[in-house]
Amino acid sequence: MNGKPIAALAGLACAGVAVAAAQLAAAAVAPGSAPLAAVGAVMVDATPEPVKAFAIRTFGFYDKLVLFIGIGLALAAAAALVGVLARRRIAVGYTALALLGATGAAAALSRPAAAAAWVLPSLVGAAAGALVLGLLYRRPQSIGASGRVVDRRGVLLALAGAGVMGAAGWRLGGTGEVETARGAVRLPEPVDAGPAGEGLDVEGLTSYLTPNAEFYRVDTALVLPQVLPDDYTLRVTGRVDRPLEFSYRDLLDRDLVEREITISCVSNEVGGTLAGNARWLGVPLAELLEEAGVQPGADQVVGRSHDGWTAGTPHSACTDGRDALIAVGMNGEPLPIEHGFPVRMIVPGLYGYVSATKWLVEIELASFADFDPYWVRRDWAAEAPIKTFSRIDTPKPLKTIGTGRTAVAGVAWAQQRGIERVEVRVDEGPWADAELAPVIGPDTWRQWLWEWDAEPGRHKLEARATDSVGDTQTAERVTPFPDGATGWHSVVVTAA
Ligand SMILES: Nc1nc2c(c(=O)[nH]1)N[C@H]1C(S)=C(S)[C@@H](COP(=O)(O)O)O[C@H]1N2
Ligand SMILES: [Mo]
Repeated sequence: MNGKPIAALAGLACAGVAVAAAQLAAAAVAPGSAPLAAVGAVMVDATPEPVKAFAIRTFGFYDKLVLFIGIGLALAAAAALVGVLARRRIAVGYTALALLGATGAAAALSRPAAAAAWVLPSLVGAAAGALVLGLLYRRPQSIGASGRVVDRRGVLLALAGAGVMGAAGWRLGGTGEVETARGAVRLPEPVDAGPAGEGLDVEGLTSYLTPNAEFYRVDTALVLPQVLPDDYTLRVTGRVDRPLEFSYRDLLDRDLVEREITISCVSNEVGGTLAGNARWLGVPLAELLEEAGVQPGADQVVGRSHDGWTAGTPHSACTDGRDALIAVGMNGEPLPIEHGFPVRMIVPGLYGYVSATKWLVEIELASFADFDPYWVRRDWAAEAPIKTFSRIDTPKPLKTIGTGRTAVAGVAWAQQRGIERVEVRVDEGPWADAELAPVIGPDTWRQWLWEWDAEPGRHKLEARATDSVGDTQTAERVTPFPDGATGWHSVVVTAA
């Protein structure tokens, strides 16, 4: 037998080959069928709400990367240990690989989008790992020696091989093909182009329209669903008189409308940035529902994504005249892949988890009693209208600013109702009205600006908004679970 470090490395090499070979196989089957992706996805679905909220709060955009790194480190630690043990009993190694393969295969099969072939990457990976294990752990030549010796050169070769296979699998399984198809899409002009808002230009203030590259992203997808427009079908199913099907072309060939709508996430904390305003191009959802003929009692419109995620929207919100859209375009481009290419839903006034299904492949008419969508099954509210929100964008918290004239500015939103008033106060003094940017309607956020004469010292700035119904944001701070945060945003700065 040789030393523990080299044996640990041999264990890593076997696991590395297994994972990399599986990744390569998954590039041919489906990116979501890779064992790492599948196990990660199962963990995302199983993570209890407080942990998920913590992850989003703490890691934000990187929560998925953190999960992958966590799985990778756990796997590496286990592989190193098994590598050491396998010197004495090679069966430990084979058992561990079999376990890895079975776990990966079971996780892959459990995914909503899975087909039988989804077990293949895990099995291919386990087989490749076993092959390398057999090659690396040799019986010693000398008579009477026990255990196995690790072939050092083989370990290096296997590690290099894993690296090459992993990189190839990652590349081939990437979004290149979809990105190319997306690049070839030519969106038609809208038949009905809604008004275009114009924003204030204040240093540090959120821009009126959010560029696609800066738009917040929230979803459960560890690997981006890859949907080619040529293969795309949108099905309207469930409690309808006439189930319908539309290709991507069918949708583009309809009369499209373009609307500016601010969407936001229920997980957005007071002062948070999980919201964005875009110009969405799409088909009015009400028209499709009308054509399908919605049956009585179907009060829930369930959007289902390519990867099996679901959101449930009140039927009334899809047909009451608001701009509920089956969207294909975002700020003049086909939807970016991260934002749902080729097709997603957008419904003004409702948090994303109950309305904004990305990679949309099915609209199922159901009742709220029949069906609980993804987050409702995890105890978030079944109905979730967006709460009035205001945020101070500038000055930034804990900054030292100059004294005298200072722009205090931010955005506020109350989709479907509209923002009527934003007030600011300093050090819990009297509320003062901020100047409001003009808006085109109730469904976009509204920028606001207040000129402050800052005196030397430390100050607390607070903002609160009032919607056009006359309701002012409550001071009571509640966390996002189960139907959205409330409370006033405050920022502490020092003027000197
Ligand atoms: N397929 C799918 N669509 C989804 C989600 C998801 O997890 N999967 N998350 C929703 C949530 S919670 C929000 S807030 C919005 C965010 O849309 P964006 O990432 O384009 O900003 O997408 C919604 N659509
Ligand atoms: Mo969300």
